[in-house]
Amino acid sequence: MDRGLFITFEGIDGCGKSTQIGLLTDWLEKRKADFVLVREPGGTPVGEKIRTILLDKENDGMSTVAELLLFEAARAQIVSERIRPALCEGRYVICDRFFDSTYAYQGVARNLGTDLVNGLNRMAAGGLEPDLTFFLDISVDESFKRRRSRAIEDDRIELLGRDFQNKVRGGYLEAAKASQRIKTVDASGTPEEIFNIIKGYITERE
Ligand code: T5A
Repeated sequence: MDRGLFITFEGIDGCGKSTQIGLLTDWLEKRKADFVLVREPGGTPVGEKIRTILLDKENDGMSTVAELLLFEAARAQIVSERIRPALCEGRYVICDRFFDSTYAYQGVARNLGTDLVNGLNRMAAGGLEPDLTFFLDISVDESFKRRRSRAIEDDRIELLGRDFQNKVRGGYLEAAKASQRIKTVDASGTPEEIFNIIKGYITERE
């Protein structure tokens, strides 16, 4: 392999990404694999400031175009500052959300247009694409149940409600249909059952 493996995790809010990423990093550590873990939006000093603006409930008047461009700005920064350098050093990069989130949330659910979003995604990522993307698919009802079990408050985007999350899920299903890279994983099982499926895909790809 001439560069490291770039793996992203996607899904509606509260689908279990952080839980699966925790299991993956434990597994990589046991294998003494060299990896970098990042998240979107965020992962850099500039990106974390953008994240605060994007998720702040006080910013409920933000235009959807401003929202889209802020996600892309954070992405441009993390790709150039963290992701591309790590991949060039041959490391695994695990990213909690990447440009498929923008496709599903802004392109489809916000109805800003998937062609426009695909173009901006290419620009922000400088043409870089993940090698493997896990779309953790659960129902909106299950995601609300899981989110209620957490002790943290909903952010600006989580507050958009069930209809919005249903549209996001539709966006992901559409993206997954069109791409070999995106693996749809039934995320309704136990964390261990889900991780076994993910591990199988990674082992196959290495
Ligand atoms: N966004 C992001 C856009 O609109 N456009 C973009 O381009 C990008 C990049 C980011 C927000 O920004 C939006 C999407 C988001 O709304 P985020 O930090 O990624 O925010 O937020 P969430 O997706 O909401 O992430 P969370 O950390 O809240 O949820 P996770 O990581 O998906 O879920 P997790 O693992 O914390 O699990 C949630 C709960 O369920 C339990 C966990 O213990 C936890 O309590 N759980 C399970 N329960 C039963 N069975 C399982 N298998 C379980 N797995 C986890």
